[in-house]
Amino acid sequence: MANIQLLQEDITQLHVDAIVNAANKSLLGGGGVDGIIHRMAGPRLLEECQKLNGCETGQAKLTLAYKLPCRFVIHTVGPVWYGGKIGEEQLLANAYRSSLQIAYENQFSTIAFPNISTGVYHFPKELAAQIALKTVSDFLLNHSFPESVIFCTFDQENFEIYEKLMSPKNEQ
Ligand code: AR6
Repeated sequence: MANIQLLQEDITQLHVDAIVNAANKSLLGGGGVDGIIHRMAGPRLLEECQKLNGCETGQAKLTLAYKLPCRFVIHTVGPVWYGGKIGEEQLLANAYRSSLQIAYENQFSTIAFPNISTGVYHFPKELAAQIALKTVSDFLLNHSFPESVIFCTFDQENFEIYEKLMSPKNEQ
């Protein structure tokens, strides 16, 4: 996993081409990482988001990053976890893939993901990490951009899950 990096940090501090926002379908802000991204970017981010007409679960949309140190924000909407019987796994993979597709189309070198859906949306963290790692690895194998991806964990539990899954003995 040479081109996949693990960090435990506030994603709004990263100087990358794009950070991914775990947004909701309105794209008009909320709590969690979405709230921090809007707070740090300033009110012009909300003004741009108001023109986007929301976003479906599993899809993604691009904006500027305003006061953030990164260049762009990719807003994606992960699924709410309802027990796993309504396609949540596929929708989470779609959210990662749609974000990567935007990075590909814009030739972004490095993008950073938070642990989409594992906060307020209650997606099981280990399963979410497995889906995220598989989706990102598959995409990087088949596309020239992005060149590298950062998994920017925040809580200790997610950090330890990624550390375990990314350790050499777990790589296939
Ligand atoms: N940097 C990186 N990761 C963070 C940060 C940060 N500064 N702050 C929190 N996280 P959540 P969701 C992690 O709830 O589950 C919002 O209200 C956090 O530890 O932000 O996709 C939206 O508007 C967790 O692992 O997103 C939606 O309504 C991860 O970010 C809803 O929450 C995701 O937690 C989306 O829920």
